[in-house]
Amino acid sequence: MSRFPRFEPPPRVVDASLLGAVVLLLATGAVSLVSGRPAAAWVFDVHAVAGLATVVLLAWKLRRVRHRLRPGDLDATRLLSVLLGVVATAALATGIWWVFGGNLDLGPWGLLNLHIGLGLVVPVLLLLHLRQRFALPTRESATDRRNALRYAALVGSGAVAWQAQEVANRVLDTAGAERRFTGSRERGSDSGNGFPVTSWVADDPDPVDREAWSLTVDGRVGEPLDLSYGDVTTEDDPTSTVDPAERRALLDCTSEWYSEHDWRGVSVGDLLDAADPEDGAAWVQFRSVTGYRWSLPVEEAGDALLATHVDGERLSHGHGAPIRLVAPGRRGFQWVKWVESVRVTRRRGLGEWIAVFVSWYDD
Ligand SMILES: Nc1nc2c(c(=O)[nH]1)N[C@H]1C(S)=C(S)[C@@H](COP(=O)(O)O)O[C@H]1N2
Ligand SMILES: [Mo]
Repeated sequence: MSRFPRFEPPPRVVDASLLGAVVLLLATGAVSLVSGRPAAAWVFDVHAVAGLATVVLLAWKLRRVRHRLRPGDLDATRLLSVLLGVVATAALATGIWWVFGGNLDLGPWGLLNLHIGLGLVVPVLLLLHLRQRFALPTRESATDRRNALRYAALVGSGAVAWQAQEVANRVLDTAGAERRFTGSRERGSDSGNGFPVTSWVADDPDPVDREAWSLTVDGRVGEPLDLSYGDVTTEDDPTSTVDPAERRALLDCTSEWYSEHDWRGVSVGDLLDAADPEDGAAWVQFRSVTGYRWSLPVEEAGDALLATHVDGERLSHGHGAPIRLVAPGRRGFQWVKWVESVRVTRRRGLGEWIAVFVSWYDD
């Protein structure tokens, strides 16, 4: 029998809760990857508290089913269940380890990427597992008041543990203490080009020739523009037609780190003013020489910068020379590097989501 008979809900309620927890973790995990504004901090908190509650649910579940694991009768169904148990445990462990300052060197990836990867495998294995073993909780157990209380206790202890973690990290002064609310840790702020270079998937273009390069601004505009490097920077050409714009902004990648810098370049708002968007223009798409692209709503784009310099240094090739998007408040993957085209549109191309995963350079 269970050692905590009063807290542990009936088996099917535990199972249904695990399903609910995985859905919630997947949803909040996905949203957390694209959120970088403090107003979204609650999403990260829900993810953490749900993760901690899942530790308890999974412990109950594993204790209940472990007797089924006799080496003699491991069929495919059971092997899948074992795999699910292992991957789910690893996903929870890597998440907690990251919070406490853990590190792992997996070439271009790190511990947080491993956590994300494992977290994406769990729902797939769970779906397969459910095809074999799905059963609804009985009506009585679903409406039992004691179960509601057990839930409150479970979520409450998750929340308390999450708070305690903050204190523990600070007292023990771990690397986990310097996390931003997104989970990212600080790297190379105010050091010019000396912060990590991260490219997503396979984007690895040859250095872009400044002299041959030009920036077009077109689409739904009255006055399309075609600008040379001299046009977008005052560095070489004091008679440049655009005013330099400067902005302090924080780049928060989804692979573990963030970095804050003073960026200098040309204001997208100024470019748009010059290009004169038509009525109905709603999106501005920034496109890289690699085909990688991202759109911002037109009002927000007006507040963004196309940067040629970081902390007074010319951008290095790795950071997107000759020009890269600085989109304050947006996660790093939206800060398009090696930009060559700014296109004003009415609708957002759905292809962007695909290009983010499959763009590559071919010349
Ligand atoms: N064209 C292009 N732009 C890109 C990427 C990319 O792979 N290709 N990676 C993005 C990601 S995931 C991040 S975090 C930032 C990283 O910028 P950095 O390499 O200057 O640090 O660039 C973004 N811009
Ligand atoms: Mo990133």
